[in-house]
Amino acid sequence: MEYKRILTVQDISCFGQCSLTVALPIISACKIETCILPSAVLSTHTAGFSGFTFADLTDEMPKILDHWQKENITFDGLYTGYLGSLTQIEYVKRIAKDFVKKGGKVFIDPAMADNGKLYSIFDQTYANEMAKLCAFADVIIPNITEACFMTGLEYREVYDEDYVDELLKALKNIGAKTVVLTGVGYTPETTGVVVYENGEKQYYKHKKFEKGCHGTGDVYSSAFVGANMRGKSLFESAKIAADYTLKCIENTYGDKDHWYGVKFETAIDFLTKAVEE
Ligand code: PXL
Repeated sequence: MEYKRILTVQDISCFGQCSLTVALPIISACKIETCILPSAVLSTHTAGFSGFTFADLTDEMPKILDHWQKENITFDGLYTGYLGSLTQIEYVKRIAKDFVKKGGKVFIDPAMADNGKLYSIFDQTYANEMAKLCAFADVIIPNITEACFMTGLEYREVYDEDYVDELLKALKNIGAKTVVLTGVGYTPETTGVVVYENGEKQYYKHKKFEKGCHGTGDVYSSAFVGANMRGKSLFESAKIAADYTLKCIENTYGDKDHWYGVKFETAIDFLTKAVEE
């Protein structure tokens, strides 16, 4: 097995099972060395909690990068999620240019919105800058809401394949090489993921749970990145990540006290096995 090293840049939400606290264990479970660059430290994530603390780590980033540069530290992959500020988007561009080895892969999850709305700390300017960052990526992993905020297309709850094609083309136009569009469903009981590459579209449809769960976007992207870094094809990685995320939701659903995230640890064996098969 080729041992690879990835850097993931996103926040630490100390409580709430999202961003770095899921990316680090999930990608590690795929047997990839997982290094972190925290964008901020929050007491909890921002979805459903009030009064959370937020320590922005923007000023630490260039210091950390300068040190890494002196140590000649480089990565086979870069995966970014929830970032804390516009300046951090610029630092991510520096990382993509200076720290990713030749032939390495850049994955961008523009984690900033869901269900037609931006998360509380973001605005349209942030979405516009995130759209520019996507041009630096090999693979972007937006949901439909994020795709709309980045392209300016109208958000719809109900849509057909023509609408999804329009979104994919618009994402391609902002410079994305490969698009993994999540949360695409054409019937009330189903959802799925579209992988769009070289003008070709593949769709993996699966069961949709009635209520969405927090943190599933990060669980999905982390599993996708882990599988793809282990050499699985884009579509195979998309399927593995979907099946894994569904198991995590299944293992959480019905536990009213666990509304803030999914019990991703309970299905981690499934993921480790799936990337090895
Ligand atoms: O990607 C989800 C996420 C990550 N980090 C923080 C969040 C959220 C979603 O709300 O609030 C801090």
